[in-house]
Amino acid sequence: MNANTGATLSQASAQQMAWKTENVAPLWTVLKGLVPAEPRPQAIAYAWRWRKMRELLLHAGETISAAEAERRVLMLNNPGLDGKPHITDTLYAGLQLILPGEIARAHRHTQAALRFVLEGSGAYTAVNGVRADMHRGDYIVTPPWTWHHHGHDGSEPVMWLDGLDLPIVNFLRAGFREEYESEEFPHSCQANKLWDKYSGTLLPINTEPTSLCSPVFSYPYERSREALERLKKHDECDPHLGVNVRYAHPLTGGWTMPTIAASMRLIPAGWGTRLYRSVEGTVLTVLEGCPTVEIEGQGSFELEPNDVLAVPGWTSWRVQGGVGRDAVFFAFSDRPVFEKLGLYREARA
Ligand code: 1HN
Repeated sequence: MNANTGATLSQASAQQMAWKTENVAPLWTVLKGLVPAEPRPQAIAYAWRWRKMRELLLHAGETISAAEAERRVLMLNNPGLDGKPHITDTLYAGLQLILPGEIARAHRHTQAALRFVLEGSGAYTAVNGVRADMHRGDYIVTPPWTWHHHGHDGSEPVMWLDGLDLPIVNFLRAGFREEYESEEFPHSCQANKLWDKYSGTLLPINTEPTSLCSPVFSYPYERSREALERLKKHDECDPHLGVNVRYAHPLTGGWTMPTIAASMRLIPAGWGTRLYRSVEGTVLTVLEGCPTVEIEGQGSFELEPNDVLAVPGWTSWRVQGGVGRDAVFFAFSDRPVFEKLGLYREARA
């Protein structure tokens, strides 16, 4: 007999069986877990080291062709997520290799993708036939449901970081995919033509945005780097973020894609940010210098160029620039999703 309710043990187990049979369950045993006091990401902070990743990618280049693989990618699976192909709780990332002469055939899907070029040149991505030549540090946008393929006219392996909103789109059961009828979508123009047309503060008159995604598909590294240097000169260094520029949709001022935010940061040599956290998970990769990222409760990561670091949501982190040289890194997250749903939150120490 239960002293509080007067129910006998057999009554309790009969009740549990009835719940199970009728597909119901008591909320009161799980309420606090369902509605936690604050987010508890399952992903952990983790760094994928370029030295090793490069070796594994080049080896994959010897064992499978881009034609066979469709995309020759090593996915970056967060060790906290039980083998799920997610780099944070809500984002996907992978490292892709294309070799001279190869084509990664044209397809399209409703998941949005970004490319961030890490090594080599001579390769390109074509988005609806707009061709973006790839150079280290370029940020390339592949909007949802646009035909895209990759090719390589050069002479050295080209490798880049892919970022996709795949976990979110799949969670929403909104994923669609289609193969194009041939390997390549017909060429329309070079991406730098769109850059010339839409970048900057002087825009062609009467140009309304026609897409939630930026009409500029490729943001060349030298432009992002110049912007960082200009802001640094004007002391635009945020105590929590350092010198930070975001890639913007030139016609709306918003992010370049509806689900993914991308930005580039410079942390001056010998300087460090204060602790910062926000609800979205973040993925970063180093372009220049050797920053150290301290993640509260999860240790310190001394990063080298092209290392990729996953920072889970609602986890405090700070970045220390290296010795004698400014550190520059690229970062992406799914912040726009949180913003649109009224869920964005950050905390600054
Ligand atoms: C994809 O289409 C690419 O186009 C890369 O290069 C990675 C991961 C999952 C689903 C589609 C690409 C991808 C992907």
